[in-house]
Amino acid sequence: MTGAGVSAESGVPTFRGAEGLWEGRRAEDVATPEAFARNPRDVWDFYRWRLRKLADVKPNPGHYAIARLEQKSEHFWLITQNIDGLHAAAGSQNVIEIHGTIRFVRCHECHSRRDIREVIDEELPRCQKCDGLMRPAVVWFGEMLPPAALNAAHEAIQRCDFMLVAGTSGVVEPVASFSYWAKNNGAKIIEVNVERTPISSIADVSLFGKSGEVLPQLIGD
Ligand code: BJW
Ligand code: ZN
Repeated sequence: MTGAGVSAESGVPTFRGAEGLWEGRRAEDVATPEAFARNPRDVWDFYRWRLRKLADVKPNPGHYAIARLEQKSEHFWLITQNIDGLHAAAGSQNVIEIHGTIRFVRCHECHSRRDIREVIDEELPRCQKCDGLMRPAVVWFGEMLPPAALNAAHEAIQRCDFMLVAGTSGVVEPVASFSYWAKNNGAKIIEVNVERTPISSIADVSLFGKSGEVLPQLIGD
């Protein structure tokens, strides 16, 4: 299971922590349906900025190590909170994008989807079918997680005997509880992070360091 920290060494800013500011804003202030209702242009400006930042980033050794772990495993699921697509770019296959993706937009009204690159130059993208406002296909605070992704995650957690948790602050629910559920089901938990998190208290092993350095050492070639 991964969070923003795994992409930090690719140059993608994290949400929280010392350098965890998005263009000087807090996630809780812009990644909400209320912010979009109040000022959709502002939210779109913010996502254009994010997309520009993502345009030339590449997977780092941590992403590649996780892809190798999948190759070595009989049953493997990667639950990622990241919307940047870097795990797939590194070759991971069973990826559950639990907070959605920035690659697509969806209509606020009729839910039809389009590639974000088709609409990104419009100041306020609108739906071709119903003229509703288009929005990034990501999960904002107060919104339900995609049901298919949530079901897949629940199944993976039920069958899990070993969970590697990397680069997440472990504060955003319901994902923050996933490692507790896995632990209660008997799974061993290994955490990789540059600092302690709430998950450290239940981890069987905590490895403190950058995921781009620790994961390749842990997983090997
Ligand atoms: C490194 C490193 C390196 C740095 N190597 N490590 C129960 C209790 C209280 C509140 C709630 C609750 N249940 C639900 C809520 C409300 C809310 C919530 O959790 N709020 C909390 C903040 C308290 N949750 C929701 O609203 C969720 N929906 C939901 O539950 O629906 C049902 C419901 C609704 C309403 C009420 C009750 C139930 C939806 C959450 C959506 C989160 N969306 C975002 C934005 C996505 C779109 C976008 O990107 O634009 O998802 S917010 C942001 O946080 C993003 C991330 O996926 C998510 C998690 O962050 P992550 O990945 O952990 O990053 P950081 O920055 O926090 O941490 C980085 C970590 O990496 C740090 O630990 C660093 O140390 C480390 N690190 N460099 C290794 N090199
Ligand atoms: Zn529509």
